[in-house]
Amino acid sequence: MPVAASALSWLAVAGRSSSSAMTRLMLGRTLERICKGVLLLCLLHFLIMMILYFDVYSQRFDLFSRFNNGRNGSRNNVSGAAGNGHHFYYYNLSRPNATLASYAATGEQVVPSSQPETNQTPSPKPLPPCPENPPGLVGRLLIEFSSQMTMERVQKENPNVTEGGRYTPPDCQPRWKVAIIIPFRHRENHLKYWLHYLHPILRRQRIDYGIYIINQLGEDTFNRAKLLNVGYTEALKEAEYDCFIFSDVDLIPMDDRNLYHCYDQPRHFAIAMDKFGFRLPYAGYFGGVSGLSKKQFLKINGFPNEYWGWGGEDDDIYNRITLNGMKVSRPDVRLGRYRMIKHERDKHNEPNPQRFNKIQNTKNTMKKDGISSLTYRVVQVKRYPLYTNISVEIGKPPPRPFKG
Ligand code: BGN
Repeated sequence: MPVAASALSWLAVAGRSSSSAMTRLMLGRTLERICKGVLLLCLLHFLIMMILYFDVYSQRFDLFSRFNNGRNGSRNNVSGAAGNGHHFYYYNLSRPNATLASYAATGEQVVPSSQPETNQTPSPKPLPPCPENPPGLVGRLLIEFSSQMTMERVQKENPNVTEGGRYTPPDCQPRWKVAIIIPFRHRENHLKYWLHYLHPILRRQRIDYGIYIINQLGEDTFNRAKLLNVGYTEALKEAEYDCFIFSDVDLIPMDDRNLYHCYDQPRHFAIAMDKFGFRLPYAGYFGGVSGLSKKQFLKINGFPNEYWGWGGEDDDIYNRITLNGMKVSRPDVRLGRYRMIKHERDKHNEPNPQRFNKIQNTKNTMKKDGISSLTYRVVQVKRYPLYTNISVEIGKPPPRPFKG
């Protein structure tokens, strides 16, 4: 009996220990599965990080070009011309006129080779139209404002820009003649950075352009939109521009595929600023950097002259565009990113308390207030190596009606 009892108890113990071994085994397996899962997730995460990393840097080093365009291809995505184009076009070097020789990456010194065939004096070959997707672009750019900037340095960097801040691509026929208008007062430091970044970008984009700084004299309330109207009028006295880009002096594009020319519809360029978390702050936003062809500008009677102080003028321009049956065109959100140079609020540019009422009235005001009613006085036009400075008196806001 004691033998049988002890055998039984041994069996019970053995049974218990084997079931606990089973549990441990199961636990082990589950843990192993979890570990494998975590490892897989890590790998996936790593892969995604690598893809994102190369997506940014491939543009700089042109890593993926061979996959897109064959041996000599270069990757040049630009968004569609109209609407929130999410299409990407790849520049195709098999196009006529698009040889590596005629569109070399920097393109500065390159002119199409003309080979005399007979003993007649060769007439200069007409230049090919500038490519819609310029091949020398680099894509995403590193923009920073911590290094010291001097005008001497920027001038040395841009020897091909001619007096007054003018440039024409040497190797192709530009489609647009673009006046870039910057409303200005006391922002000399920002201007240096703007010129430092923008001249090389515009050159790579093969833009035919001139830079016009419209400097509001005196210390009366700032009037951005009126200065832009002045810029339009004054630039046309300098050359036959057919496209006008209006840019704040503190806004730098972070991608050179955001092309500074005009489009089928009025263009909004600065759609994803760092200060708004790289998003449009609202659907009808038209501030910062925008562009209209001469025809589009005249269709809306230019910009309002009666917005004194900060805010609302860009909304009024947006209203003018839509009220005249046009739409705003924008680049792809990845290409429309901008850095804004940080600064204190300007003096004499306080928020305009009338702006809320005024933007409700664009339909009534736009016909009489605009380029057709613009008055101002030019005090000085000075052509510097990298820009033309036009100093103007534009008056001051009318006295506010007394509310007794
Ligand atoms: C808006 C301003 C714009 C400005 C953007 C971004 C107005 C009008 C009354 C609603 N509009 O609110 O002018 O560009 O913010 O800062 O204030």
